[in-house]
Amino acid sequence: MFRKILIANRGEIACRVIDTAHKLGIRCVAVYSEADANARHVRMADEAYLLGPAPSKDSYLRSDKIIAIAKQSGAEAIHPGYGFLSENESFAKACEDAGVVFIGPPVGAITAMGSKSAAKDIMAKAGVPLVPGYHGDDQSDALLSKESARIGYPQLLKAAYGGGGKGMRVVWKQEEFNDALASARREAKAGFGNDKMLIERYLTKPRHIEIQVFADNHGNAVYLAERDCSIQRRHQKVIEEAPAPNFSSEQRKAMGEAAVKAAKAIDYRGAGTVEFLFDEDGSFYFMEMNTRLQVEHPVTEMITGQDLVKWQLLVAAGEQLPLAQDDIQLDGHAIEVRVYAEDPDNDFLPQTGKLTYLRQPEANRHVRVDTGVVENDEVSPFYDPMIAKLIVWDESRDRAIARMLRALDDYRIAGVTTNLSFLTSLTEHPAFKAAELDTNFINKHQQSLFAPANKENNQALVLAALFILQQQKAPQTSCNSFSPWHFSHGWRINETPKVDISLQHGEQSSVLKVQQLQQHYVIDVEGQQLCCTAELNGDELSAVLGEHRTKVRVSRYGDTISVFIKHQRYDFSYQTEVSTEVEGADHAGSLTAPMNGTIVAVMAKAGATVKAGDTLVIMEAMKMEYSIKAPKNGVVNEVFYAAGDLVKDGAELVDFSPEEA
Ligand code: MV4
Repeated sequence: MFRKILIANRGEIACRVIDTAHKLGIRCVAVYSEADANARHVRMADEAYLLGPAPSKDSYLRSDKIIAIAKQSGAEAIHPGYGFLSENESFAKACEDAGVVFIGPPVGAITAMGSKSAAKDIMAKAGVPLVPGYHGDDQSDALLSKESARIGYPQLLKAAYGGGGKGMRVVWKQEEFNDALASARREAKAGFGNDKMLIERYLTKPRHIEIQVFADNHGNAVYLAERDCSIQRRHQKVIEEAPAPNFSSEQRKAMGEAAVKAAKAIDYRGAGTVEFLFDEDGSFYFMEMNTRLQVEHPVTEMITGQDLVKWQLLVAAGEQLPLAQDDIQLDGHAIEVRVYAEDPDNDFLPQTGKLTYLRQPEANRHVRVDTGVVENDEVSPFYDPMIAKLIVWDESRDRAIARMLRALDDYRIAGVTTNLSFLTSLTEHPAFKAAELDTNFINKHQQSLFAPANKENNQALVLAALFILQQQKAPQTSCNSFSPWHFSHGWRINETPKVDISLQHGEQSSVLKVQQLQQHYVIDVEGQQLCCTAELNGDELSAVLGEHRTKVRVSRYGDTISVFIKHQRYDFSYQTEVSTEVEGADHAGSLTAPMNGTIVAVMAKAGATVKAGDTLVIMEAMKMEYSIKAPKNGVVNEVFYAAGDLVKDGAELVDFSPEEA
């Protein structure tokens, strides 16, 4: 087994590989860009080397630097993760030439799967089912037109060197073919430098089911069940699960054996994924083979109990597969969602920014979080804005769904917009629960998935105000202007302390009038008087709003208050300049203690002339400081207490005469 490996990647997959490598006693070398200097994977590694500036082309794609660092650090092997150089045959070759083991398939396998048409040729010879169509080298218009007519409609035009759905065109009838071909060719030429086309019968409601395969250097190859990855958006997987729902053991065996045949056909080594289109009638067809460990591999690990990165390391080190096909047992159901910094309400625009608050669901045998970030990390614009993968397992799919919904509620992130609410909408969707899956799921349920959430939430507004009020109950070292009780006007004996709390949510501005009584608050919300109590423990706010008791999490960063109610996050901007109205008071006469407390400081001096808003006395009560301020310009006639004195509710503190109007 290796003593030291280099991980040529970043983010969650780099952390994940390091985690397993460390469990095997293998030392890890990380590489990083300037933007990742303090990244989690760098901190987890035993040593780390700077690659260069943030852009991938200057860092994580710099094969030469990565291999040089491997040699320099004494790393015997390189794990490429996924993306970046993981399916780059030149990189795999360069590793070989440098005498560094590439933890992945042989170069030839990567090459073979690089072209869809070449891959289909190989699969056809291996007896792996293909969608009826044409993937030959004759690309003349006449031949393609003849093949198009033979295959029938609807049909799909695909770029042989395409990926991720790019360069695909659906042709519904013959008259559309020529234009579609010309357009698809242009896009393929521009996107991939090669306009070779395939034509296939178009499956209108397929599922995406893929098989995890593993092969070693001793002729062994197995499949580790399947994953259903049908729920995608613009060819990006969003939810993955294993095993595939409504998929029989016979179908598993048939598809698994086809996948092993595919792997053997290209003399595969290591972890691979064979993707199939699964049609409504139960037939399945080879789509493509990925020659890397997939993002979604954890769902396979959760139902098989196997560590696939460990398998990769064993195989790359020349060992045999840990299990034979008959030893692979499946247990339960696993679901993975990809947590992204993106805005589903703005066409999933990627988001960047600081993760000012980050709380993950508690990890246990049912919940796993694979992440590359911690609180206060920046989501940078240079890389994929994935924050984490959230994976759950339970004995059944229904229970796994329930676990996922709870875990999504417990996943709280502030500072950037995320897709967490969208993931909840997907997971709780009746069609998802009913396993009515196909690759068009999100488009089909667009209306219900993107229904405008009740963003204006008075409950969240009141909770934000209560958080502000309660947060001031922590010991105050100074009179903190964040406190709503930092009055610009004083109050009088028979007046309960009143404060206006001004909060902005999006375009919506609200001012909540709060009265503080002995044991509770009375908050005026849109003319409704709401009696509230609250208790704050860290970020957990327990509150009673009228008859409703609730417990939510709240975070504050600067003047942004984020209230988390189930899977929704409500951000409020708190205008700390608080205007207070002492209703009914004529601002004249004595100023009194609003409640029992202790005098902290006396600024007022008998005979002194003061201005409206000058702090005359500061007192402390219920671990909160209250500034008693001059309600108007005027004169302090007499001061009745000194610092340290105890005062009772209503005690006269200062005799004050406002100047004549
Ligand atoms: C198809 C298809 C229907 N019929 N081929 C999308 C990109 C690449 N993975 C292949 N894709 C498809 N090929 C035939 N003959 C539908 C898709 C497809 C799809 C496949 C899997 C997962 C998501 C998808 C989203 C749109 C289209």
